Amino acid sequence: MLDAIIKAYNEAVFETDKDAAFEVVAQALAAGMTPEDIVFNVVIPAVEEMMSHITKDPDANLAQHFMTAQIASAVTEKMLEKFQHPPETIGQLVIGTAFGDLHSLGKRIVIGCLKAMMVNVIDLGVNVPAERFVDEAIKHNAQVIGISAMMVHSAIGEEGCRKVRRILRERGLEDRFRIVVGGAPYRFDEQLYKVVGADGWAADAVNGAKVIVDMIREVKAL
Ligand code: B12
Repeated sequence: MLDAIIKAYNEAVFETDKDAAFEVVAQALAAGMTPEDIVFNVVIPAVEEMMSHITKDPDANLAQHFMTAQIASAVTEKMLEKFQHPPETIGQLVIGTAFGDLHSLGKRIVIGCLKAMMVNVIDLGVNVPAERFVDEAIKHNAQVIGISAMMVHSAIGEEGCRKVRRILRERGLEDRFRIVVGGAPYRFDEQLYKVVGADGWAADAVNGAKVIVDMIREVKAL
């Protein structure tokens, strides 16, 4: 049965058909699958498969990319309400697009993947001033600050990640938070994240979620 459910769910996601995906989930529940099985054996593998397909094919469809993460996030939220033992969230991340940058799609995909991996995400939106990243990270007791930047100037400029790093240093908070960055400029120069003072980066949402989960665990272990 699991194979048939996975196949039907993947087809719905491939067609970017959210209603059909929810219909498959309803059928799976009716057939006796647990909400835990649905999240861990159907939803997360589907995200991973779609992302690996997309990284191999530069012409892959942005709508599929986007909807896979949105559907994963929506299904996970619904299933979490039904979990027998609600899983502990792994930790907290505040994420936003750097100051001066209004691109939001990449960030939203990252958020979808993180929710499916049980990370509590606080979305600060777009055009986020550096001070706000830090203030909100403190307020929400986050372990990681995520900064998305799609333009060269918002990635390397003085108002983005560099400033977040400077504020953390000035306020003596560098041990308390890790900074992770992502977006097109970091893909063109894989060392750029170090130049702007981030602790890590990722080229896509699935790898981003993995890097972030590792960072959360690292900070919690301190
Ligand atoms: C869609 C788009 C827009 C849309 C944005 C809609 C929206 N709501 O997001 C609109 C039309 C509004 C727009 C506006 C502009 N844009 Co524009 N835009 C794009 C475009 C075509 C696609 C970006 C995108 O969504 N990619 C798809 C997502 C899924 O990919 P992604 O963001 O890279 O995200 C993935 C990874 O990078 C990673 N990731 C992303 N963020 C993060 C964060 C973390 C923490 C982690 C771990 C990972 C991670 O995971 C994501 C999912 O796998 C790009 C061209 C391109 N091909 O990149 C230009 C592009 C980014 N835009 C560009 C420009 C110049 C502009 C404008 C200035 C245009 C203008 N003259 O007005 C304005 C800027 C406005 C502003 N101040 O921000 C330039 C930037 C050039 C540069 N070198 O800096 C680009 C590269 C186009 C070009 N070739 O010239 N844009």
